[in-house]
Amino acid sequence: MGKAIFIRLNVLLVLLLLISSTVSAQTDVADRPAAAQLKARQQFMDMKFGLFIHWGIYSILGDGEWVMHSRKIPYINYKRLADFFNPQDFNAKEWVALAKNTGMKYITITSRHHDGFSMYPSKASAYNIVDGTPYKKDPLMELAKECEKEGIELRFYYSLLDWGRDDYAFGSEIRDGKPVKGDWEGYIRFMKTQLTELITNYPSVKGIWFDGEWDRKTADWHLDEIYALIHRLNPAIMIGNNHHLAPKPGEDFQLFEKDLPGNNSAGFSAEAKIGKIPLETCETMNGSWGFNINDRKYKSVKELIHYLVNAAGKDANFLLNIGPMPNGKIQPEFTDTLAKIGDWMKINGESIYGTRGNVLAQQPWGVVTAKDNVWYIHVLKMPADRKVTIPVVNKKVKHAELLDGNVKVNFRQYKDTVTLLIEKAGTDSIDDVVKLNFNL
Ligand code: FHN
Repeated sequence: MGKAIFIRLNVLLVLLLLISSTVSAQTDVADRPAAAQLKARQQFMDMKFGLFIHWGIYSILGDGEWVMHSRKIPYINYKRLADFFNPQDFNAKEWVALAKNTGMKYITITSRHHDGFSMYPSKASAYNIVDGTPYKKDPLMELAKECEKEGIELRFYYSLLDWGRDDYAFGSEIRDGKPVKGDWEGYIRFMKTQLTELITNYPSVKGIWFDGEWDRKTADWHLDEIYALIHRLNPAIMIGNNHHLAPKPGEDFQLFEKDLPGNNSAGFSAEAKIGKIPLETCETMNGSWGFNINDRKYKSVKELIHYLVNAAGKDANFLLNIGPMPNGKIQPEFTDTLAKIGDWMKINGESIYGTRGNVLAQQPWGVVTAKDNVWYIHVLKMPADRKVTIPVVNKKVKHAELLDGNVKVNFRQYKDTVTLLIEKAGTDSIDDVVKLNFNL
């Protein structure tokens, strides 16, 4: 064998080894989550309640985060918003305190939405809050520091879809897994660079929340590479993708939008088969994600608490959204409601945090969450006779009490059921939570 052929064969062998080790590293990441990932997933399930924040230059127009698209504003004109985005009243302390006082354990904020504007300094695009606005500061860094100080987790929303970039070529026909126009490989490279920035420059970030894949259902998004990159940079980062489908390999939590897992009232979840990873559902406080000056369809405190409780009953976290105003302030309608939710959480939080759901199917009166040898009976709709019957098999109830006020609740246990006689209502008519202790 000639020397040249021998060298070529060796090079080929090394290449093959490299390819197979990359593939197996990716397979490991996808199919066999690292210990750090598994731990992060459990901690995530324990947190139960988070604050979603949609904030960007779109907030100036006060018509939601889709305003560029819905009002058909050409990108060249829309970009001008950056020239006067100057949220002088933004205060990371206030935002984190708001989340904390509401009883939320984590914040997920838009680092880049579909308009492509980066809310952090990015070397990959000058169209960002530090290089492209008079504000010149990095709110995500301030949030990251404040969150770390206050023990609140920070996660970044990241849009896969981009309405403005030439390489994405929004609206282009997709053929053979890529847009006919644009530069798909270049766009994927761009996203990898940005994600690397987000993970390395904000080392405390705990999750990436993807959105927009649904814009190109037949495109090859290179998700295996993107997910492997993220988990290589930090195995404990949880990846979720709001593709409205069954979970894909490499994802750590499954996202639902405007519906509890298993429901499809908003129309996003027709194909969302529930997987085996932790679940999270997100909802707005009015009808909008980004600041909308005309939207007064505020949900009540009761509706939002029921959302949280029903989500926990179905073993899902609840990510409740606010759209801050362009000056960085949060409107009082939101802060007032969140304060009341916080009051409820102070009394009833133990029935939410660290619990697991899907103990019982939804009951006519409400749902159940569980922790160790305790069931929390959430009576969301009190029966007229104030008797709540719970299917309970092979467990002996030791004690029952209302969480609000620690009032003892009388009960009768039968073969397959327990009936609570809730004579004295808690002071709380939103959800009377009865703590049911079982004998070990
Ligand atoms: O288009 C986005 C929308 O603006 C918002 O970010 C929501 C949040 O779940 N997700 C998308 C719609 O599925």
